[in-house]
Amino acid sequence: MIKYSKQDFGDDFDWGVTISSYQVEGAHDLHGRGMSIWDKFSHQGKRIEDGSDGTIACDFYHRYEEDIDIVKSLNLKNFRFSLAWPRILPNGTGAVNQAGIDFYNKVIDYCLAKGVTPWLTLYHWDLPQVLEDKGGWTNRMIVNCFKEYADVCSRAFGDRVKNWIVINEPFTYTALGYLFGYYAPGKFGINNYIPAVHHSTLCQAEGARVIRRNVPDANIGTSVGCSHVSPASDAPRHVAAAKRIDVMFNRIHIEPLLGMDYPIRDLPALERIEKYIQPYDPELIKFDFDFIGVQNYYSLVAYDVPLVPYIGALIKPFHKLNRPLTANGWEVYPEGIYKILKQFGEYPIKKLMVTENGAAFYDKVQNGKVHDKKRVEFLQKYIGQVLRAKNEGVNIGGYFVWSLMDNFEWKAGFKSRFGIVHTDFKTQRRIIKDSGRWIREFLEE
Ligand code: IFM
Repeated sequence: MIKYSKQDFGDDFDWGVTISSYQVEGAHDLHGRGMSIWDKFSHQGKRIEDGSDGTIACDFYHRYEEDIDIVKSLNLKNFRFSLAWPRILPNGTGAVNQAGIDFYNKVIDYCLAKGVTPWLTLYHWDLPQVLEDKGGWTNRMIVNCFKEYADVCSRAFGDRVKNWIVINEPFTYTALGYLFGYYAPGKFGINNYIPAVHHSTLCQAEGARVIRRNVPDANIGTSVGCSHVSPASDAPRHVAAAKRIDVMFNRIHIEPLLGMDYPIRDLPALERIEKYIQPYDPELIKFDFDFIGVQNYYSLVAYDVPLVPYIGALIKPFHKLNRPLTANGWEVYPEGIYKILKQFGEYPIKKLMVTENGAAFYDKVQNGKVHDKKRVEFLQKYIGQVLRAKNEGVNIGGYFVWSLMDNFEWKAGFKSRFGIVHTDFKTQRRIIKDSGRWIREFLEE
């Protein structure tokens, strides 16, 4: 039994659900869509754990009406989805693919017809491969390309879409994609990672400025993945290690946007970023966002390991913490979202929105139903901790579940199921899980 109700969050609290283009759309080569870095990456040998790719995914491209009907039926008033850059600008810049614009127009118009508010994310990791061939996020040319893309999208959709998220989780695609080679485009090394970070920071602010110019009444945010970090013990060396990890996972992607500069003092390896900062950049990377999206999945315990290059720290394997784990090995620790919201609540940010939170579990279909008790409990506990932070004065304006339906979970392929709706990837049949039913009841007017 939960001890709170929807009313405790207030009438103006936005409840929603999130998906992203490459993870659900499919139709990878239909109607002029260009190739993205994930199309290429997922076809390179054994990159994806189950050998799958996003070629068809959830076939949202053809089934968006059914999926938006489900959003509506779950009493979720807000639907966040991302635009596929290669569907709109197949060459990254230049000629606009009208079929791509038409597709998103149909999705937006269908949402509005159903009374569901669309929230658009400009970039959720599916970079056009042609831009990656020129260096992708490591090459400063990306900033102008991104501005052009933001301009095309905000002109095309800004008359109807008022809620915009510029970039999704820069930590994930810069660290996993350019430092560790684990995600697309599969690059390694600090010399790729550092410029990718700086150019992402610039794009968050510059993209937001373009949207503001084209859609003056827009509600503009950007979303960062963030995880509360605790030191392995009170020993000063672990405390310092936790600070370094906190910079890398949390602070680096938000503080420059707020005019606080990169936190180089707490992570000296970050000094390398100065080489990429041009004279006007400290001004260009600032933007007065209407909200910052916080996306939380796990918390971290850091300990000092001087031998680890650049960061001198490691993150304690989650299983040593004796907490329950999700199917992809992330610990279930509801208090973590409370702690990170409190931490972000200290920043001079107008409003925080939880733009993603959710969990993968091993779901089974039994007699046409999915009894995902663990996900129901997960959501109930995490939402309870969001309320706790809100009641303690953190200005939190909304909560979006990740994800509407099971979809292509990047490196894990289709093995990791995060949906509140089950997807049968062979038949594309959707089944609302118990977690979806719980949300529906919880949000009932
Ligand atoms: O599936 C991802 C999503 O694309 C970004 N945030 C984390 C989710 C779960 O890994």
